Amino acid sequence: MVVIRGVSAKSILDSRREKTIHVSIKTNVGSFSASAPNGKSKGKREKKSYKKDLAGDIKTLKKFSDYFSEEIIEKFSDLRRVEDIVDGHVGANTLFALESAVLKAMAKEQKKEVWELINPKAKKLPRLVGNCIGGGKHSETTPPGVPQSTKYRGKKPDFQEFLLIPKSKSVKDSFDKNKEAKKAVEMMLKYNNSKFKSEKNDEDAWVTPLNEKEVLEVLKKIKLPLGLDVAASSFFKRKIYHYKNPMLKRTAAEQLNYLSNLIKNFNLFYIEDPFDENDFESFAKLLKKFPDNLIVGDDLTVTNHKLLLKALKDKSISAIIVKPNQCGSLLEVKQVCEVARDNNIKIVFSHRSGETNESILADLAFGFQADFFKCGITGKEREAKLKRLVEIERSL
Ligand code: 2PG
Ligand code: MG
Repeated sequence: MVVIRGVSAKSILDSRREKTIHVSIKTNVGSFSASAPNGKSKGKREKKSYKKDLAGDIKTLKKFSDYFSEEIIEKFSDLRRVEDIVDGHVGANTLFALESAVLKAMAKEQKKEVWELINPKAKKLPRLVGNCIGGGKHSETTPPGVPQSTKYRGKKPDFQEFLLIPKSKSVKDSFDKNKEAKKAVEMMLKYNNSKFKSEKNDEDAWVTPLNEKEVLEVLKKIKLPLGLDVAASSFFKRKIYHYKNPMLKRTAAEQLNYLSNLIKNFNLFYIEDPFDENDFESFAKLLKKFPDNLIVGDDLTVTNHKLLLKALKDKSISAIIVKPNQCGSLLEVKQVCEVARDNNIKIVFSHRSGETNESILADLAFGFQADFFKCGITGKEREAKLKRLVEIERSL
């Protein structure tokens, strides 16, 4: 069993150089730590990252440090004890990092891998979903290591992510395929526009002045299954989708039509957040037209089983994004996965746009037997998780 002897936290920088939380615990079996990522195109119904702010949560953990020593932690469901202590006192980022550190301690004590604590019989590896070209909110900031002067200020696609979803025999093979394809796409973008300077966005995806149709024309040449994260809430205001590239407005009905055409013309089988996060109805209309495609809820469902139940009732989605720090509780993550599994909804474990070197996401995805793993293609924070998944694959 694990006995927690102390808890502390500090602030670190994520891949976007924004502050996030790093939690450490001291236990009878050693010290363990974990950190949480930050989203940028966040769902409005996500749990807050911190109760009030990061500094406040760091103080709260310090204050509560002694309370943990009374608790005996032996199995995944004992995370309830951790939650009972901090519930309502800290935000989702803090809770996720804390629970991750506790899982690492439990794994060490039981001489197991973290994923085995969730499901020792896990077998199936998820299929990779990699962001190759990006627009929207992820292409506004200066990526790490890039001087401010080269900040991307030009035109960009309105959709947030253009995704490659290879279907191969192994994670390793898909990882390699995505990296190769991303290089090939760089050459095509250069050929297409001599001004393209290989700028990258928050998720290390290419940023280009092309619009979504032009991007898809390029991507179609690489002959891999394609997907989109439209992140439609980020350009939805007063009942209208406001496109900038080119400048035009679309109603929900027009958005439905436009996306339907893209799906047909470019054979897209994965579409995330095609409509605003409150529009369960338009999601359902799209799913009805494309029952065999993955219509994926992210901002719509924010890793919350009650919102998933609503999406099920309304027949809005066929897949759900699971981002542990949208809710913070790994028990809630478990419940979301169970509801999804029972109702034939595909599970997509996902990184955030502002990531850390933490790799536990791979263990969680494998333990919960996710169908897909959406975690970029390149960049050290993304690769830390992809490499961990490859390591799990090798160990089986
Ligand atoms: C998304 C995510 C990750 P963010 O919308 O799916 O790609 O973005 O972490 O900024 O919410
Ligand atoms: Mg998304």
